[in-house]
Amino acid sequence: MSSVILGYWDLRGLGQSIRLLLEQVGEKYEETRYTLGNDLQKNEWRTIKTSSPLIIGGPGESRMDFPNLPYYIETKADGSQLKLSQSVAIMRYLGEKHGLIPTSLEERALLTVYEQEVTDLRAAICGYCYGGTFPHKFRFPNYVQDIRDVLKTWDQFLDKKQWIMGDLMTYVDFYLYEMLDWHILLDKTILDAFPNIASYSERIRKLPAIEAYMKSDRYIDWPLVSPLAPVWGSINHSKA
Ligand SMILES: N[C@@H](CCC(=O)N[C@@H](CS)C(=O)NCC(=O)O)C(=O)O
Repeated sequence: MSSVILGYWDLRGLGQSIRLLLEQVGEKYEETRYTLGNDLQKNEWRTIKTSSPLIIGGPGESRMDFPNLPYYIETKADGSQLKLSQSVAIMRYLGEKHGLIPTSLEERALLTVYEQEVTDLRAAICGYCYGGTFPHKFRFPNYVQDIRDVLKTWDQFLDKKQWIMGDLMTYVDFYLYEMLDWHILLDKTILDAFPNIASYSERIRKLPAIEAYMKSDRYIDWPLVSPLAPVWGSINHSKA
């Protein structure tokens, strides 16, 4: 029997797509949720990152190459460990492990394009929430309005598709769902403007494992971002 631990802040952030994916594939996992508070330099994670054998290695513990949140730790029955950081690497691994990827080289290449498009969407909305200067200030000076061009492309792309790759569900579906949901929370009129996005999101939410997870007390509905974010951070804002 192997065991899995997912470590992340106690918010949706970059951890949520991984949580959704773990739920969908039915992988048994434990979560370690860290509280950020108001200080990036002084919190529980900062101490763990620099001194815990879980991260820096020690007897019976391998080292994590690039410690970060989210992290994923899988310990096999023989004691061997896989320690991953980088949210997309974790999602790809879970996709490979559970067959949520296409088999042909060409389709895998296309799936990587879609994965990276979601990463761009994530960078854009994170830039908006955290007040970064690139890319959102440059490409999307009026974020809520300007991002609709990108969402329109996604809406057209999703037309007549069940999942991103058509009939095959992939790990990228849970990544895309989460980033679309952030935008829907930002601007509910997206649902009326983009019917394919609306039905795609509903399809993900209605997956039995996801529906059950969303109803459970393990599901984090809010916050999306850290308390420090000027937009949506709990220091400044509550959920609309
Ligand atoms: N590219 C990385 C970014 C990771 C990252 O920036 N993590 C943030 C939270 S979203 C963090 O607070 N990391 C903790 C740290 O830097 O120690 C990923 O996708 O996982």
